[in-house]
Amino acid sequence: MFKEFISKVLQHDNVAIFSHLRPDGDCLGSQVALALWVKNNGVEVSAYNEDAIPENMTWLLNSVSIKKPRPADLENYDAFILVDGNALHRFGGVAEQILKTDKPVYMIDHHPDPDDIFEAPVSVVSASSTCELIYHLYAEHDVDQIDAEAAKAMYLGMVTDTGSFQFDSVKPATMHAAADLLERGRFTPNLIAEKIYSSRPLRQLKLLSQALDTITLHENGVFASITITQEMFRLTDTSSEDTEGFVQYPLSVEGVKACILFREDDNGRIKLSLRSQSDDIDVNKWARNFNGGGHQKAAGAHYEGTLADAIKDVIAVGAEQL
Ligand SMILES: [Mn+2]
Repeated sequence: MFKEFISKVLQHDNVAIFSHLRPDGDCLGSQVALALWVKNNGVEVSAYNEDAIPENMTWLLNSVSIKKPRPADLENYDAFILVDGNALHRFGGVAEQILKTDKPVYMIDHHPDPDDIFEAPVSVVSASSTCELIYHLYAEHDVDQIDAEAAKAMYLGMVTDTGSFQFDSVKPATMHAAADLLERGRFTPNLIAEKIYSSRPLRQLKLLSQALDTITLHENGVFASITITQEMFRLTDTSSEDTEGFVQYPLSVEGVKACILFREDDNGRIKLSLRSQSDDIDVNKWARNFNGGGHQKAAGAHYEGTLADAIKDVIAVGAEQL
């Protein structure tokens, strides 16, 4: 899977790795573990993200620092690697200028429909996470290069992208990889769980409490929605980063097959997060009606208009799949 990637990347002197906007555990874990791999194999490496790193993941920065890129930085590298996304615009304004440099752009990702601009792309839609793919990179090259920092980073991405190993993207191979990371990194699952899930600020739970109150069932209880408004952000002193994971709650209602999170953003748009737990409902297709996309079971999009219109229109489009 990684033969061409490995031989090409290790011929460069200096590469930069980008993770996607509004970073999550999988893109950051992939970025850190991949940066360690590149460095351990004699290539200079830098890591970039245009957005802030979520507070509960800043411990990753102890092993690799992740900087905010400036356009001039692009001149310093022979090649670029994108992780956990397959189109440059997902990585922000500076990343979008990479093509102008005419230097190779590599990509490791598990989202559908990758752009065709990449060198030796590794695109595996069935993978639970990009971190599971990075594990295979190590396994194919030299599995003994996995140190404690890389192991924790990859485990983080596997946990967060699979809802703690609950999604149906989790295969026996995913658990084998996770178990190997626990052994090699000499840590137990609760270490990462505590860092990620037991470090929420109180204001975030106050926001969650208001959001839970909005859960509504649609189409005879097959769909559920949850809503977060600017007013809620104001009342609880929170922002959009504090809504991470909220979309799982409507999905946990008995009988619900798919759900949508509607979030009023400060740019006047409504951000949509869609989740399915049924093979019959494809939220990637659903989201494409609203200029978005993602996976069959997890996708995102945007709606221009009022919250009430968003709920009405988005549910109507989803109902066509029933
Ligand atoms: Mn991912």
